[in-house]
Amino acid sequence: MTVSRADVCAVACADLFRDDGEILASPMGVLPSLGARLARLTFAPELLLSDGEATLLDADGVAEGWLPYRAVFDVVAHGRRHVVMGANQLDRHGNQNISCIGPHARPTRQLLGFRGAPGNTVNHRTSYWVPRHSPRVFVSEVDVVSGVGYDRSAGPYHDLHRVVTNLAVLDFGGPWRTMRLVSAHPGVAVDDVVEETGFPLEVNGVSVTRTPTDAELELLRSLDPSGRRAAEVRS
Ligand code: F8G
Repeated sequence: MTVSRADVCAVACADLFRDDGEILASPMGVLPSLGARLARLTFAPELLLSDGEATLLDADGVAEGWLPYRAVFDVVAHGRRHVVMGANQLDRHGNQNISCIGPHARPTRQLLGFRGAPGNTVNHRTSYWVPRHSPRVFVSEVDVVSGVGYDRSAGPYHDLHRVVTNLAVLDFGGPWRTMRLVSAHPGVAVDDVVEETGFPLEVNGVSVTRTPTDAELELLRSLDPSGRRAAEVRS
């Protein structure tokens, strides 16, 4: 079976949830959502998936629990959650900005606002999904901190796990918990990832991101028959 870049990104997103146990997955965007459902159907059967409103669903879309909006805050505070957020800007320490571009007092672009980002990052595991890896997103300094990075004291539950992009998988295993390249996707050169990143990347021991198994590819096709993943990530 042919494997697209979007398929590789989907399994990289699924792998974010490996060994998480019985926690609530909160994936933002098409690829993280596909990843969470793929994980649930394969190696993470205990993962809890929400419909984004008030119902917990199994991988076939059958209701298996009730989680109204107010109860999400209890789960956030308790920490049994792994959110995969987007990022307009992300720096090497993992500070994320989804709030605004330019000076906070007079932004040139108003974006989503801080949303749940500060509370998420100080309470439980957080990963990021970036569909267009570029120096515009990977900046030396974010304009405003929405999600908190490792250079700020954020308490014992601060756990920035990984960043998955259309080019690579990164984590925070560099010096002083800075961003490190873990793997480049098949067909992507390490130099390209470095060039598309607006700060120095730790690049020791980089591997190639794994490709999906045939079983995973079949599941991906049944979860996303119209190919929405290819619209978010071009091959
Ligand atoms: C830029 C840049 C940049 C964008 N530099 N310019 C310009 C320069 C660009 C465009 C314009 C728009 C717990 C929880 C919550 C809750 C609760 C519960 C959360 C508290 C629920 C509800 C709530 C947060 C979840 C996400 C975000 C997911 C994305 C985005 C995107 C694209 C980031 C990929 N760097 N960037 N511009 N939310 N979304 O030239 O100009 O700005 O650009 O967890 O909410 O409240 O809290 O961003 O921007 O994770 O990831 O979609 O905003 O669409 O269109 O690119 O072209 O218009 O002139 P975007 P984009 P122009 S957790």
